[in-house]
Amino acid sequence: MAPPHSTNGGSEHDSSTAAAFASLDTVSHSESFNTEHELFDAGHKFKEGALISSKEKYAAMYTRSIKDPDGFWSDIASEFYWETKWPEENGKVHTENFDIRKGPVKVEWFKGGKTNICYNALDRHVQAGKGNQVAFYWEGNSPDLDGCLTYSELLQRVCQLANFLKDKGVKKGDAVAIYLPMLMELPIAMLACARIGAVHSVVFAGFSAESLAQRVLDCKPKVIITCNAVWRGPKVLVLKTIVDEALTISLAQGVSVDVCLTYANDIALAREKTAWQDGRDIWYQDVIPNFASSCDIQWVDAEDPLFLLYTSGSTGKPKGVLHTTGGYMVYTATTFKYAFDYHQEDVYWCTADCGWITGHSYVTYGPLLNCAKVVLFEGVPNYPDAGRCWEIVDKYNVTIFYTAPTAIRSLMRSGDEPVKRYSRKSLRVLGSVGEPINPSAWKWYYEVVGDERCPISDTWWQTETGGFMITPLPGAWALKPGSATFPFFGIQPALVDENGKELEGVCNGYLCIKGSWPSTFRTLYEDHARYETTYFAPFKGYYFSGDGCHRDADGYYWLTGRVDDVINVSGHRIGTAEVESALVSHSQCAEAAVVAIEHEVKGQGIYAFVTLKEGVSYSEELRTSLRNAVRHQIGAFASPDRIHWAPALPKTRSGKIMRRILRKIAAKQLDELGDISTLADPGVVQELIDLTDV
Ligand code: 6R9
Repeated sequence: MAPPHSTNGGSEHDSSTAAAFASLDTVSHSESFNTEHELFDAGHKFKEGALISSKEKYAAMYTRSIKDPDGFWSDIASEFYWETKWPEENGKVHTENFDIRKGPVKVEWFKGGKTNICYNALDRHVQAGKGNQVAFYWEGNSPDLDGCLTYSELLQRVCQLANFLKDKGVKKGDAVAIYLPMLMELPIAMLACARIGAVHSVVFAGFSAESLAQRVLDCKPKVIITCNAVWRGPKVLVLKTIVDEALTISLAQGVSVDVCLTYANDIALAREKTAWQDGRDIWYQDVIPNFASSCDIQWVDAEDPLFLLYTSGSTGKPKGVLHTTGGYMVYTATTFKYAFDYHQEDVYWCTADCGWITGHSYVTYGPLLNCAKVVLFEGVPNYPDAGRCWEIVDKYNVTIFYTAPTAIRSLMRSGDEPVKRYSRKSLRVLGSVGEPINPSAWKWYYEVVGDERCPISDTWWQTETGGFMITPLPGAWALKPGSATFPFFGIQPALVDENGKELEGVCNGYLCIKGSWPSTFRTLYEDHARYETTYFAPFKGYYFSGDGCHRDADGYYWLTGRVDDVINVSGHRIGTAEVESALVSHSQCAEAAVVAIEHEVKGQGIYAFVTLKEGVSYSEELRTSLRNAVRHQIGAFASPDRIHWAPALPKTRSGKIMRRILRKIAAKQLDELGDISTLADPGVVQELIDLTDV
C-alpha cells in the first residue's frame, strides 16, 4: 500500500486555509475564453417544445426554489413513491447547518420519509404499464454485439441479483463493492444493492489492484461483484487478476471479502483460463438465474446511505463521498429532466462509465427515474474508428448525447468526415461534462456534430454535488461557448475572494455554494472531520468546490478549472499527492512533485518532477519504470505524461515545495517565474530549467 501521504514533508497539501489555493490568475488556458459576446440561441421550433422555454419561466421557478426550497422540492418529491411520507413540520422538509462556525456541518432532506430508489426507477414504471418499454440498449465494444432489456426484464434481473445478495447475508447498510466494466450487469448490480438497502461502492474498472484494495479496506464490503475480463477497443483487460491481487492485499491487512461474484465474459476470456479461488469465487451465470425474479423491497429512510464513491482530493487518501437516498433521487431525476429537456420519446446516451459519478447519476439513476431509454456503451469512442459514436447515434436514433470535452477534442482531430458519414438527424440536445469545454471544441460540437441545431448543455457539477449545479436548460436562454451559464433550481453560487468575501457583479472568484441542495453529499465515509475541513473550513459559511470561476456582465458563469492540488485528466480527477505517493514508492525515487500542464486532448496532463536517490542516474528505462509504479499504484490513466529530472525541488525555507514555480517551468513560461528569492536555494530553479529537455 502506498503511504497515505507522500514524503514531501511540509508541502502545500492538506491545508484547509484559503491561502493554500492557487491564486485565481494562475489558472490559464492557451485558448482564452473570449466568447463572452457570442450568443447561440435555440431555434423557435426547439423553444416551442421545450420544458422551460424562456428565461422568465426559469426565473419564476428559480426564485421560488430559493425563497421556498422546502415547498419547491416537496412538490417535486411528491411525484415519487414514498412508502411513508416524510413528516412535515411547518412545511419543512430539510434541515441544514452549512456554517462550520455554528457547529458540525449537517444536511438532511425528507428525513423520516421511507422510500426506495430502485422501486422508483423500475417497479413504479412497470406498475404504470411501461414494463415493455426499453430501459437499456446495450452496445458492445465490437459493433456486431448488442443487447436490450425492457423495464420488466431489467427489474427481474435486478431482483435475481438482489436475492443472491440477501442469500449471502448482505443486509441493509452493508457495503458491496462493484468492479465491472460497462456491461448491463453494472447498473443491475447498483440497483440490486439499492433494492435491499445495501450501500454500493463502484470502483472504476481502470483502477489498479492497489487502488481497489485501498477502497475495499476502507468500506469492508461483504461481497465484490466483477467479471473475468473485457474487451476495450482492440485490447482484452483481465479484471479478475486485478481483483485477486486486491483481495490478497486487503486480506493481508485484515479485511476479508468472502464472496467474489464473477460474470463470465466468455468472448474476452474462457472460464477455464480464469484464475479461480474455490469457496470464494462464484460464476454469475451459474447462480443468478436460479434465484427468484421478484424480490421484496427494503424500504429505507430518505437519509439512509445509497452509495459511496471515492474521489481524489489533495492528500494521497481518496475520499469516500457518501450520498443518501431521498434527496439524491429527487435531485438527479429533476436535473436530468430539465437540463436535457427530456421528453418521453427521447433516446438518451451518456458515454460515461458507471465507475464515475456521471455514470451513477446520469447513466443509471437520473434517466431510469424518468423511465428513459438509455444506451449503454461498453467500448471507446474511436474504436473501430472515429465514426463509432455517430454510427451508434444513427443505430438507436439517439436524441440526447452527453459526453466529455476530451472525447470531443480527440474526435475533432480526425476531422469532419467520420461525423458527416452518418446522418445524426435524430440528435436534439448535446451535453458536456468533466472539465471546462474550450470554445473551439464547443463550436465544433455545435456546428459539426449538432448541425447548428442542438443546444449544448455544459453541465458543471461534482462527485460531491451528486447532480448538476450550473447548467443550461436547453431552449431557456442563449448559450455562450465555454460557459455553463446559470445555476439550477435551488443552487446559490457565490464567488468569493481569498478572504472569503463574496464578490458582486463581474468578477473572478473561488466558486462556493450557499446553503444545501437535496443531493449534497452528507459526509466523507468515516471521516466527518475531513469533510468539514476540506469543504467547509476554507470559506466559512459556504461549501467550497475547489474550482475557480468567472462571472460576466450578463451573469453567465465560466468555470476556469481546479484551484487546489487536483489535476483533471480527461475529466478524471487525480490528486497530485496520489501520483507523488506512487512515485516515491519506487525504490529509486527520493522525492516527487507533480503539477498539471495543458494537454491538447486530455485537457490537463500530469507533469512530474522527480528527484532520484543518491547515486542513481537518469535513464529512459527508469522513466518507464517510474510510470509503471504509477500504473501499478493507481491505474494507467494516471501515468505521468512527462517526467522531469530534478536534482532538487524548489522549497521555501520552511520546507514547502513551491508548486507555482514548478508550474511555470513545466509550462515553459520562464519569464513568469515571479519572486524566487524566498527559496531556500534559488539556484535550484536554473538547474531545473537546464534539465528541461533531458
Ligand atoms: C461530474 C464530474 C468534478 C470536477 C469539478 C470541475 C470539473 C466537471 C465541468 C467541470 C468545468 C464543467 N468539471 N464538469 N469544469 N465545466 N462542465 O466530472 O465530477 O469527477 O467529481 O469532477 O470536474 O473541476 O470540480 P468529478
